[in-house]
Amino acid sequence: MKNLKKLVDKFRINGEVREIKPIDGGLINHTYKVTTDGDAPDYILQSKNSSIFLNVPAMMDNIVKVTEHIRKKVEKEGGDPDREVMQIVLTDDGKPYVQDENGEYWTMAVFIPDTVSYEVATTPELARKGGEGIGKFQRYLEDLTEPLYPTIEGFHDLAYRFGQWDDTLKNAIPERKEEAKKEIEWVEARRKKMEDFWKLVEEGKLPKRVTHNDTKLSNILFDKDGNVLCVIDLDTVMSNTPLADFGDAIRSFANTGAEDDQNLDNVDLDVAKYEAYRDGYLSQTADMLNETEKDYLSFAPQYITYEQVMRFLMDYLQGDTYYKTLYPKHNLVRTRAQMKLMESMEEKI
Ligand code: GN1
Ligand code: MG
Repeated sequence: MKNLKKLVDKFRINGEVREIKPIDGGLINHTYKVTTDGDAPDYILQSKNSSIFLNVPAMMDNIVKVTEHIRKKVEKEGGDPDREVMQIVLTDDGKPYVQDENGEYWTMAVFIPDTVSYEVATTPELARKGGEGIGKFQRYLEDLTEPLYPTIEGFHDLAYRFGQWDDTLKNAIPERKEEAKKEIEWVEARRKKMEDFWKLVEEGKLPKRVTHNDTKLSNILFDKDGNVLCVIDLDTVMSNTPLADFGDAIRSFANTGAEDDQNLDNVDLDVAKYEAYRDGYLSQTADMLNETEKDYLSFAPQYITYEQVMRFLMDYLQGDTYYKTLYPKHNLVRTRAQMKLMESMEEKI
């Protein structure tokens, strides 16, 4: 607490710090709530994972650009900028981060009180609101033309992933490659279809826009009446086809099972949630998206789920270095569960 207090003191905050407590959730960064005395706001303090985020200053530059842009839009539309956008706190010398003596980066944001968030979309209505939240986020950022730094190279970029895939197959652990023969064939059987889709991105028919890149439901804050307030966890905000955000949301919101379900009978696409999310999303973005983007909306869940199959399988073939695993074949189980989800998408959408 003493050391954390020293870090917090480097930021421009209001009020006297009463308490600094860790908050659970999030597999990547460490997060704390900083409570202050009296009427001053509370804050969120975070140390950013430096083995995943190699250039935190550039990443924070993205986040500042994006939040300032949204803030202006919220003000213009008569919304409440204190609740409808994250507010990054700067240090006394105007930087959005502090580096500690070990080289770790720390950042702060104003805590938004009285919000609700959800881990899973229990109803289509919640999925619809989630779609509205992500759609609104993309719409606000439609005219942010300043380039954003590519925080993680090749993230949701299929050409990059196929390069990684070919390298992985060459260097895979032999027994695991043998064990996953069927899964490898499954990926190869769909490669052409995915490469054809990605050409549309490379040719600019599917344009790159500002995207969030981690569109799970828990990254959207709601108010107590169930209205969408704002999107949080902006670490991976970059530019890509907005179909990535759409697809990743469906991959998580509309799966009837778990991402790593061992019982494949549980895994299926919930069409009602898919449709509800799509309608919420289009209520915000119909004027922004071009015709090709709208045509490919129904394909987007396959694009991201296929990529996720590759990512889990590559990690398995390489010996589990990227994703945290809870048991030896966890990444293979995840691969199979995502394959089942993708097959259900192929059949139902
Ligand atoms: C990772 O932040 P978290 O754990 O939800 C990953 C996502 C994957 C997800 C799969 C930076 O996200 O891309 O879809 O796991 N994030 C990163 O659960 O790689
Ligand atoms: Mg995340």
